[in-house]
Amino acid sequence: MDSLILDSNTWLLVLTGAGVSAESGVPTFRGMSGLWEDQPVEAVASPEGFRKDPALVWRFYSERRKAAAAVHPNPGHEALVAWERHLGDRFLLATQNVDGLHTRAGSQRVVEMHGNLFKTRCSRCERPPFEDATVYPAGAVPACDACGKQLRPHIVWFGEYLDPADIQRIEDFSLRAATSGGRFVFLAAGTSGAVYPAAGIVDQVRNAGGKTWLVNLDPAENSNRFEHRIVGKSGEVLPTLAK
Ligand code: BJW
Ligand code: ZN
Repeated sequence: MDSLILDSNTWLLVLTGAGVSAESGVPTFRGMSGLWEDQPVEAVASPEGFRKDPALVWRFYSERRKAAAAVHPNPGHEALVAWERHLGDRFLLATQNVDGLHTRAGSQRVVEMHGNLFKTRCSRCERPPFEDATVYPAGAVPACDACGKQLRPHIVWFGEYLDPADIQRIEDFSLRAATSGGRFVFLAAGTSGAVYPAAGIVDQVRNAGGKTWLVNLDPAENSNRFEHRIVGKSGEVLPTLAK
């Protein structure tokens, strides 16, 4: 098996998806577990879903909060913490996961591209997002204390823009890595490569001359755009991958 070289010349950008949390017991989105109470996740994780039935959406997120609070990081998360300790500012973790397990494991240089399950924001006014682990009772829709309108989970739903500051952090890191004179490496793990813009990062890195790695249990939709592909569980592959 190829190994990933992490030396003083390496800049490493990692992208994680739901597969990295699967071994902690968090369900993934696509495949068998892509349904919630027999409806597609998009029905509850979308602006349309929230407009139609905000109480249902809050029940979905309250259940996810409860489930995510009860699980623990796994060896895949821990491997990424070790890599970051080794590389320092030459490491960045972009995660699509909203469960907070990377920061709980100890990762510090993290961009949560799709938001965070344990934050809430107003659906109307500019009140900044705030920490909120509340499991709301069925039927409840919390209200904003600044404007009185409905609060919503701090999650990037389909059709919504990612925070431009998050995209900028990933682009800035990539530019520094590509112009450093060192080895620029991108590794994606546990992601089906179906959702953009995350699924397009591999192309940007390749265009910038970087090396690309994929660690995934099943073939991803963008698999053939990676140079190195390893089939397996992230919790088993990542801890032994780096040299
Ligand atoms: C393991 C494993 C183990 C299991 N070890 N592996 C360009 C082209 C085409 C479409 C678009 C485009 N740009 C934008 C779009 C539209 C859309 C999109 O991408 N649609 C596609 C479906 C085609 N994108 C957006 O809407 C984004 N917004 C945007 O771009 O704004 C600009 C814009 C606005 C309007 C119009 C056009 C552009 C926003 C995307 C937000 C995604 N949000 C979600 C929901 C969050 C809700 C929540 O969590 O409650 O985020 S979708 C859902 O998918 C979630 C995930 O973060 C995301 C990615 O899923 P992920 O992580 O890859 O999980 P899975 O389940 O798909 O895959 C798991 C993988 O792990 C599998 O492959 C397993 O094999 C593997 N695995 N166990 C290793 N142990
Ligand atoms: Zn408000």
